Amino acid sequence: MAILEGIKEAVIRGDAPATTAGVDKALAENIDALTILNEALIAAMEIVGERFECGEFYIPEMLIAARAMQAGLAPLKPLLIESGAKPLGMVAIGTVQGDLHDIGKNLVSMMLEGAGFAINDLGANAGPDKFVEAVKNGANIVAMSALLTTTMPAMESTIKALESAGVRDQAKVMIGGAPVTDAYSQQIGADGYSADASSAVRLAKSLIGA
Ligand code: B1M
Repeated sequence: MAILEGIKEAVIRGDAPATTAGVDKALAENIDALTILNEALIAAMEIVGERFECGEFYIPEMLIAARAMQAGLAPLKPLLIESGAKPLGMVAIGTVQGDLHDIGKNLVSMMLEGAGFAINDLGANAGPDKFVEAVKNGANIVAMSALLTTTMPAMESTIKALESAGVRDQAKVMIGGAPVTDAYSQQIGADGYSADASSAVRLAKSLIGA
């Protein structure tokens, strides 16, 4: 459908006003919210992710596309809740205690939201107690980001806090960030590691079998 293609192209080129205008137009033409979400917004972010992985897009293109997608999502959100579209899962995401770097975390969060996950964004410098509380409130994925070698141990402390609170088995734990590795993920007992935002979406889906 041309109108959906137009929205998709607007997201890919990071044009937030054109994305919102396209979504408004599609809604006015009675295209349902779920179709717009799946066939335009999410489809666009999948292409953005592929272009990033093959080196055609860099972080800035991915960020502006994610912002355009978020802009397009805003008018759809109330309608999607109304239509009862169930999120794939609830992700509690944050940059770990002591770490203020939040650009990568925000990017991962946006990509997960674009893929259909509900997001509980705990922000930067998020202590273990915040993650524990989020799991008690229904999060089934804990997603932790760290950019400093000195804050990586806070990931392990958070997993230990989930265990001590008796909620470790209620959520899958995924970790990432520039200094983090797959080996570190295994060492601290996380359920998975991903290197970038688009593979984080694939990991989150596989962790909960979505
Ligand atoms: Co700082 N900083 N910084 N910094 N900073 C780094 C990380 C550093 C590598 C720079 C350097 O020395 N070359 C270095 C860390 C060294 C180390 O520990 N090995 C460093 C340092 C030392 C510091 C301070 C200590 C500096 C100081 O004060 N002396 C200080 C620490 C403050 C603190 O956190 N307590 C500090 C402060 C800052 C700013 C506040 C100025 C700013 C952050 C602003 C902000 O985030 N709002 C900043 C910045 C911008 C950087 C660099 C330049 C860029 C980071 C970034 O945003 N990258 C960084 C150098 C660099 O990385 N080249 C640096 C872009 C972002 C999209 O990538 O976050 O890696 P990234 O996310 C990627 C992947 O890692 C992955 O997906 C994302 C998208 O592909 N990913 C996940 C991330 N989280 C994930 C989670 C997942 C899955 C994938 O699952 C849950």
